[in-house]
Amino acid sequence: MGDQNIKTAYLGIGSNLGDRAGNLRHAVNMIREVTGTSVTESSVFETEPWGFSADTRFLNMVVGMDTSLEPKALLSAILEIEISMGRIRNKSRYSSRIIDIDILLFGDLVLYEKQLQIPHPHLHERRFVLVPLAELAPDFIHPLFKQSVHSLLESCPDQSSVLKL
Ligand code: PH2
Ligand code: MG
Ligand code: MG
Repeated sequence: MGDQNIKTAYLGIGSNLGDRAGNLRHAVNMIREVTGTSVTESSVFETEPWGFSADTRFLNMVVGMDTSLEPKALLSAILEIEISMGRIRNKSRYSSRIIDIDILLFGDLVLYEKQLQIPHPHLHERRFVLVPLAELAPDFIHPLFKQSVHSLLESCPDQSSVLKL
């Protein structure tokens, strides 16, 4: 086997309910535990809700890891973490949440299935994702658009507020 199957993955993490900073911290610790990898962390940003209105702003960050997990195994691990933290999924498209962990990028993998889409289909439209991602991986090439994270951020039309804490 060796390590030819190790890929660099980036996850977006967000919370706008309860102890938002504590929720991010807890999620990062659990991600580190279940994936058994070291994790690099972006800064934490306070961000305006994107795509819906909510009373509370989000805290968002991105983490990066080198993982030998398959994408679907990583997804199951993430869903377990979300459930263990008390995430309740609402029927409406977007709603406030204790924790949300999304796979943003998984090496050069392109996968569009009902249960899992990689790269994250909205990644290029959202400053709350691109700003922290650009801290960790400005030169990472989006495998569909063949553009760097830095250039996606420069051409992103999103105007919503993303402030470093
Ligand atoms: N997540 C969403 C929808 N809108 N807005 C912000 N600021 N941060 C998020 O994490 C977020 C959002 C769907 O997952
Ligand atoms: Mg999300
Ligand atoms: Mg999600």
